[in-house]
Amino acid sequence: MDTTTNLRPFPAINYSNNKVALNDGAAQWTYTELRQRIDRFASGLLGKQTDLKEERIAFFMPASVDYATTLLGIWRAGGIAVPLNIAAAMPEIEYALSCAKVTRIVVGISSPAESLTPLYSLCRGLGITVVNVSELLSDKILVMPELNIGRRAMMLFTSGTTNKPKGVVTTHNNIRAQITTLLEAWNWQENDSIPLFLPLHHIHGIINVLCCALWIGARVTLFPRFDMGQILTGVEDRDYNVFMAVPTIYVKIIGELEKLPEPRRKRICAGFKDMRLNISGSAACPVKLYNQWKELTGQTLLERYGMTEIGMGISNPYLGERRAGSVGVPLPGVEVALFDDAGNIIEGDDSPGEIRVRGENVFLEYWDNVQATEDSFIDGWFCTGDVALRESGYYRIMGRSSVDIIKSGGYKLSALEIEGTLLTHDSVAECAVIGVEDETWGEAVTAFVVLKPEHSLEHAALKKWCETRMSPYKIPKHLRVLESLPRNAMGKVMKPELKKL
Ligand code: MLC
Ligand code: AMP
Repeated sequence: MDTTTNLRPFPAINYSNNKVALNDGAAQWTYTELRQRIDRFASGLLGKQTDLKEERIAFFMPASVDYATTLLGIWRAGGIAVPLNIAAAMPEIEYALSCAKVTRIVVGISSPAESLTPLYSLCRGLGITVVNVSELLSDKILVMPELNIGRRAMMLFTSGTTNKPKGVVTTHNNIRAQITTLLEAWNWQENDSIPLFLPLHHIHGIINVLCCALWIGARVTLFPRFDMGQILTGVEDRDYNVFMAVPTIYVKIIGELEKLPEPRRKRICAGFKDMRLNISGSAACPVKLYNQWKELTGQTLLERYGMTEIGMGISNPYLGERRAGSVGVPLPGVEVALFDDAGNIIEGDDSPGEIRVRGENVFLEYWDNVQATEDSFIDGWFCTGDVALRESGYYRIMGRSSVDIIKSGGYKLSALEIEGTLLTHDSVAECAVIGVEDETWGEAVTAFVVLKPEHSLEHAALKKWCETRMSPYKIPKHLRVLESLPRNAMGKVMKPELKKL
């Protein structure tokens, strides 16, 4: 295998044409223009160096041409891209910057100054340089380094069974494998057009939408956030032929369509119907939702399963049966097996076991955390912690092995992390956080607290308190004050008992 690759930024793109790569507000960027911009940016990043040598460069900006330029420019110049959550609270950003040992942060040209003030003051305190994309667009184009495909390329923070998020590091080869399997499985085409409204600190938006589209030469229409009105107008105008979202977004769209006058509803539904593909993922798509979407739009949702550490692993087929309530079959090049509690591979159908994954798509390591990396692999298989069974070859997700992981609107949240923050509240003596089934969010963050003597706490006041301490989507949707938490003989909180409440 060729072990070097000069990512320009992706080898497969025909950059010499004038096809539109990105719609960013009123501006359109052709592939030629984007390529030139990436070269200028990567040269600016390099400055006097010839290779960034895995320097961790963070960026803080919504979906925009600046975002694409920064991500691909860092890759081109040999750095590690660390996209930050633009909705995060400053303590979360501080943790990510310190953990990744970030040296520079890039912000977008059109980012409103007031939205950056807290970031600037944080970075001043940490001694990290903040640079604007405009300052890095060099007029002199430098020679880019030759990169080994095993070179670290990206770090994404994932919440999970530990109280602080872990930095998931993927190499250029991992990213290439994650993209190319989807190009094949979902039949990506150069003439595809897709809206991108998902957050860009997670693989769903980064790999499945942005990178797949730019690799193949398709068109991406960028939205800084999920803007229902604009997105549905685009669907009505037949601007897109591929649509990818989390189940919550399909629930929200159905709710919106039900409120619209019939003629417009019909036009939007026809817009979805005419697309070649509607995909749901990042959380379970309930059968009810799959059926509702089909009834309303005539589209059969294609559900797939993935994880930050593996990219996409399992998918319903593009051609062939797309089964409701099932995530389909392993993707090309991805090895998937189910393991029983004794650590043996389950061969047949209908027995649940842990999903474990092998392949070039699987991440390299948790950043600066050898122990966590070692603990998550057994005999070369990455242990996902998700439980599934096979039914005539199709995988059905049954749940997760940890109650401390919550999936809300497609975001994976750590109950332990939220508990850790709530425990710093002056009134909270004890607390336990769980995800409670919810039609819109999949699971809704619910906090059970025991208060200190003589203290009281209202939900509204707690939400306000949380605003400066955690991302908005982690803030508990429900608060229950209890006299005591149900604990077992070892003193451990019995979360299943809380679920019953
Ligand atoms: C927003 N809110 C949420 C939330 N998103 N609450 C819980 N869970 C969420 N996911 C809250 C806000 O704080 C606010 O609360 C209220 O809902 C309205 O906010 P909004 O910003 O107007 O909401 P909206 O724009 O509609 O956002 C919903 C959403 C968003 C579904 C578009 O959550 C989203 O983009 N989710 C996708 C996440 C994603 O990409 N995950 C992929 C991870 S990768 P209040 O109280 O102020 O009203 C992965 C691997 C894989 O999982 O397989 O893909
Ligand atoms: P993240 O680490 O944020 O990438 O989230 C990955 C997790 O999302 C997986 O481990 C699963 O628990 C969950 N997930 C992703 N896709 C699906 C799906 N189609 N059905 C059920 N769970 C899913």
